[in-house]
Order: sequence, then structure tokens, then C-alpha cells
Amino acid sequence: MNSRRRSALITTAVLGASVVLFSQAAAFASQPAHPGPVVPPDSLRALAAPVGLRIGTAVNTDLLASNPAYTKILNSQFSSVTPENVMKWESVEPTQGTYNWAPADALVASAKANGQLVRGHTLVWHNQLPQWLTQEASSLSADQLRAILKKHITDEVTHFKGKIWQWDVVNEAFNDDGTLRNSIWLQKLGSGYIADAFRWAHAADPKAKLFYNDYNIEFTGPKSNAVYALVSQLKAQGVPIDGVGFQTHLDTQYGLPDLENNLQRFAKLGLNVAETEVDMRTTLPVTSLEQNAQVAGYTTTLQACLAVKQCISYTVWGFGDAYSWVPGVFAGEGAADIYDENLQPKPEYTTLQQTLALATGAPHRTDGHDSGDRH
Ligand code: 9MR
Repeated sequence: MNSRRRSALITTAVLGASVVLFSQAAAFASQPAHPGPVVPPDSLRALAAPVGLRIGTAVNTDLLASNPAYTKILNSQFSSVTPENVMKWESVEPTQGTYNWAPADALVASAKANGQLVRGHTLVWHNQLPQWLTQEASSLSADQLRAILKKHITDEVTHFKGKIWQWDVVNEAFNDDGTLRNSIWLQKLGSGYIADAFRWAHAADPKAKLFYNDYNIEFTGPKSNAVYALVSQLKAQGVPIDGVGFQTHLDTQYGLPDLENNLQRFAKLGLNVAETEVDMRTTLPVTSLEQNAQVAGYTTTLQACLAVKQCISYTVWGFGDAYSWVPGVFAGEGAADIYDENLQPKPEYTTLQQTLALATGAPHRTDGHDSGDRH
């Protein structure tokens, strides 16, 4: 879709045509294929369903258990969930050999009850590793560390076998300049750890879609090119990789990426693609100029996914500003999400709604629906 057509669509939506368009999704929404929540016809999940797209969010499982307003939005608006933290290694194996699956199991059960698919996040990362591992890593041999990593992947994927739609198998393995990150995995195991991780995950759950996931690959450039080279090579070697996740953590001060072209070139390799952690931070307090940029960010990132048939999910990294990771990491920045501090929808939410309502001509993707036993 060219940019003139895009802006025409946005203008149409702003003028209110969306009210009429919402009714087109009503037929689907009134017949949910699960016993779960009432899904309003103008919800994000209902509006995305006719083109086969899943709209996801990262989930804070503490809030899932304790905050009914949060949980209501989660289940009525989203058709895919990603645990924000509770499937990470430090959470699932805080003491070596002792697993704590309970919080992630609760999310998987909630997803099933609410007709949502689960993105598993994440198996191999340099961050949020358990202390027992980081403390002993330097004294381990390569073979010992490889065995520990294989056991972790095998045990976790096996525990959730049949319940995970997409796994982020390897997360953030590159630096921004396109070189491989100097993690304990690279230091001890060499770059082959990446292919090994995919092979081990596939052996444990052959039906799960296996993803490489990273940030700052939305813009075409050294990092995106390096990931492109890696996944091309993995495909050529027959390594079981199914997709690439573009985290899409944007900031108004850096402008908008050429995401559609970038998604398209990865899709042409025979891969699925997904936007996996979308948010758009800005400096606080938010000016109207900044908010316009944030709205444009959500609009164009969703349009990019809609335009590419192989883009099977669009996931925001949490939906409420009060619970966002951003202020804790970027001092003076925030307001990155689609609902405000009081869980009221912002213009960022409305533009997603309108963009979906206007996307009835987008290519239909099937991978969100062919997953009968995936949740
Ligand atoms: O949102 C997550 C936050 O609660 C954690 O403290 C943080 C620890 O690194 O990880 C955040 O999620 C990250 C995700 O797992 C991978 N991509 C970047 C996300 C934001 O930091």
C-alpha cells in the first residue's frame, strides 16, 4: 500500500467511517469458537479475525491474578498472549533442577479458556538468567554449558508441548552493529549455539513455530541485515526455524522504520514474521506533537503487518502505561502503550481499531487459525 493510500485510509477512519466498518466484523465476533469472554465486535481481536491476524499483548501475570479491569481488557481485546517474564529462565528454574512452572501454567490455562494462542518467550537469552547459572558459567566447560542449555530448552519446551503457538527460541543475539553479542553462549559455545537451540526446541515440540526475536531490526540496516544473513543461512542448512520476531520498541525521537519492506524480505525467505513487542515511548509529559507521532507509529507498524501475508501476529508489549517497562529503563520517558495509567484507551488504541476496521482487503493469513491443538 502506498503512503498516499495509507493517509487517505487514516483520514477516512478519523472521519468516523469506522463505526460502519466495525459491523462487518460483528458476524465473526458473535460466534466465538471458545467459551471464553464476550468479545465485542469493535475489539482489536474481533476486528483482526477476518484477515486471520492475531492481536497479542505481553501479560503481567501478577495483574492477571489480581486486577479485574486489567483482565477484562486482556481477554476481550487480545487473541494472543506472551508472558512478559514468567517463562524466562530465572523464573522457571530459580534453583538448579527445581522448576517453578505455576505462573506460566496459569497464563496458559487462562489463554485456553479465553481462546488465545500463546507466544512462548524466551528460551535462550543473555538476560534474566538464574543466578546459579551466571555464577558458575565461567568455570564450566563448553560441553557442560551446552548440556545445561540443551536440558533447559528440552525441559521447558516439553513441559509446554502442544500449548505454545510460537516460541521465541533465541532472543537478542546481535549487537546494533550486526556483530554477534558477546554473551556467555557465544563465548563458550560459539555461534553454533543458535542452530543447536532451534534443533533442540524442534525435537521437543515439532509443531511449535520457532522464532528468532530481536529489537532494532525494524529499520533496514546492519543489525537487520545480520539477522537476515543468519536466518538465510539457517534455512539453507535445514535448521528448523519458522519465523522472525520484530520486537518493534520504538521511540518518537528516532522516527519510523521501513518495516513493511523489511518484513517482506524476510517473508520471501519462506519464513513467518511477527511484530512481537510493539510500544512507542516518548519524553514526558507528552506533547500533542509527540502523541501524533505515537499514533502514527502504531498505525504504520500495524499496516506493515497487515500488508504482509506471512505476518501472523501483532503483539504489544503490555497495554497499560502504568505497567510498562519503559519508565524503569529510560529516565524521563514513558506513555508508550495503548491504554493510559488508568486503563483508559488512548488514541493509540483507537488507531489500531480503525486500521483493522479498514483492512478488510488485506491478505488473509491462515497460520493464526490452523492451530487446533496449539492452546
Ligand atoms: O518487560 C520486561 C521487564 O518486566 C523485565 O524487567 C525486563 C528484563 O530485562 O524484560 C522486559 O521484557 C523485555 C523482553 O523480554 C525482551 N525484549 C525487551 C523487553 C523490554 O526490556
